[in-house]
Amino acid sequence: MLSKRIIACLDVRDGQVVKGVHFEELRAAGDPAALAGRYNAEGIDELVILDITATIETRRARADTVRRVAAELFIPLAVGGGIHSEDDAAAAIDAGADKVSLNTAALADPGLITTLAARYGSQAVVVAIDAKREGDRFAVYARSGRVAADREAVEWAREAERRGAGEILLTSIDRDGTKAGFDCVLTAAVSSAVSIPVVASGGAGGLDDFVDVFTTGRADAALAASIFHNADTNVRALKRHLAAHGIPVRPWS
Ligand code: 0VR
Repeated sequence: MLSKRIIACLDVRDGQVVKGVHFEELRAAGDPAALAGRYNAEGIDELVILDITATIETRRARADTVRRVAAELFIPLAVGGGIHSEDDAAAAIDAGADKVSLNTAALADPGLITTLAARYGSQAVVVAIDAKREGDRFAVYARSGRVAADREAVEWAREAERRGAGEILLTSIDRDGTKAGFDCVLTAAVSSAVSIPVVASGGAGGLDDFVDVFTTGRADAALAASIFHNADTNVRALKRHLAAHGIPVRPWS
């Protein structure tokens, strides 16, 4: 079995890390480069910068943040948030990103997935899917969870794979920031439907939540923000716990 990846997410607004619940009530959580350096030293496998900058100059602001964070890292860096075009993606890659994450833009123009995969390779193209449970379906939302996209998460993940996405970043809006655990039913449904890696995101609250999402949830990787920023746990303790439960993880320092 391939090693499971542990990914930290920096939700960045106007150059500062923020964190909320269900994508709301965002509070300051630190400096992006400082947190990136700490997670890198602890043995995180990858880092995601999610730029939720409210100002219209997102592209320039994002590039500055990406450069500062990339300078701290020797692990893959993915950048998302406000990537709406080939030029936006090129600017993020030129600033040091290894992967770009498309969410709203991919829903609006699925062909952008294929264009970027052709230009940079599928491994550089992540499609982020934010989903909410609505009855027995997983409804996809765009624009930071505010606009229903009239798509279902499993079928949208399948289409994203067909169009060339190299990975799915699957966030449960219901669980985001709650520390109530990942949505393993949502994660298993999508993981079972595609052959590309699925990164589970939203709700991580404790070490066993990661055991659950890698077993029941069938995730290839797990992303967290709150529990790392709040130092409720750290990457070393998490990887030690996962290894003790027979889940393959990459070495930690
Ligand atoms: P935790 O539950 O804190 O581990 O959150 C993981 C993940 O949900 C967040 O890092 C991130 O995906 C939340 N996303 C967005 C957002 C947060 C604020 C505003 C917008 C968005 O559009 O994804």
